[in-house]
Amino acid sequence: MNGDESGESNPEPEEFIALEDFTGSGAEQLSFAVGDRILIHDQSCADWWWAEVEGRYGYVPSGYLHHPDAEVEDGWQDEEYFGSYGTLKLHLEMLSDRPRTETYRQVILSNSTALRGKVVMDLGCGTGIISLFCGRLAEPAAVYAVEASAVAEHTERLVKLNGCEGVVTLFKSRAEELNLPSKVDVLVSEWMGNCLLFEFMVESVLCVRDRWLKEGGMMWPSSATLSLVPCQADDDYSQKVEFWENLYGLDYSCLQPVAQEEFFSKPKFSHQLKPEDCLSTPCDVITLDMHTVKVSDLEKLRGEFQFTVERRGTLHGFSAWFSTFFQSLDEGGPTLELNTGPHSEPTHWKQTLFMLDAPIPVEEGDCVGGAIILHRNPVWRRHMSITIEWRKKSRNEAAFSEVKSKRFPMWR
Ligand code: GJV
Repeated sequence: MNGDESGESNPEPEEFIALEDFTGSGAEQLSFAVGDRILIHDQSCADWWWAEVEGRYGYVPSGYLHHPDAEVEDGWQDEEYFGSYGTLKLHLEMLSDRPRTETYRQVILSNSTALRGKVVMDLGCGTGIISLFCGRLAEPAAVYAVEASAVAEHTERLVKLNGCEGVVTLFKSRAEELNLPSKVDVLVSEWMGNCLLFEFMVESVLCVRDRWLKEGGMMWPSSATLSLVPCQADDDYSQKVEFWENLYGLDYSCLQPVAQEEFFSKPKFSHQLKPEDCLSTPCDVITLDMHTVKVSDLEKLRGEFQFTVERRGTLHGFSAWFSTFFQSLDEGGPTLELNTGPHSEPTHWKQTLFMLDAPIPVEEGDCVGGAIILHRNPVWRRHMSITIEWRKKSRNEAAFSEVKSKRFPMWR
């Protein structure tokens, strides 16, 4: 080991930023938290570097660190992001999603009386569908439709074609750079990404809320929940891992750990979880109140779960999805819900699957407890990693197993 605690072997230590929490094991490893500034004295080998954090010295895993000079000009990757929304492909996918689009239509329709004379902002309006619902199904004083991507060129024409030019005004701008004639009564947006937060468009929504929503104004959605369930995923496991056991009479099993790493170290978007693959009743792990949540709260969100297994099976992993809720403008009016879970009509988000490294047999009555932690990437602001911690207790055991944990980057 490099015991040179003065750092003299390298007169100019370099500063890195931690991308993740790290809990060192043993005396020679340094623990640190996401966002910490870490001085590297010696890049001893590729994976482990000799480092200093606030006067403490030890080895740190280099993969958890980011060099500020490697700082991308734009951690938001806005060019790529808005570029992808500039053509029809993604809008076709979102508009074809009936449960999604119909929920927003119902929200406008069921609040049409209360919307009379109100000022509405539709943030990230895309082709303008929600703004057009407002213009056609209600009588708001004005709708400010905000869209930063090139699709806005078409939105303008759609507004005219549908006779809404008197009420809908299009702002071809990034929401953060808006200049509006007035504050708004209602801020509506369809900002949800995979596992609720991916893309972090929600940050734009919260910035706009703080700048442009009137005191006491309404957010649609008004709240959002992330749900989780322990699940079986036989097909994924057999097609990606068991597959390598025996190929044409040959032993390929040494590739199983490689396959495990290659296919299951990241979450699987667009997983269609069958209700019968749920091993328990789902649990709401994280809830955001859209009227009060702060941007800084998004850096790290943690939710706990406690599941009782409802049938014998194999625990391959966990599946996550979100629901959003739309409060009524009328006191006591109905709250509408868009639920993207396995027990609701499928949406384009489907569910997200997190595969564990090894299947765990479970019996009815077993307990699976733990936590899920969403860590926003401090450099790549539209990305996050998700850590799942779990432990199991069989129905006739008194104590839980030791806690296991797996971190899933999404995507960085
Ligand atoms: N300012 C303006 N338009 C935006 C912004 C922003 N800050 N962020 C996203 N959009 N549910 N995950 C636009 C984007 O160009 C696209 O048309 C739409 O909002 C995304 C909506 C669906 N994405 C999601």
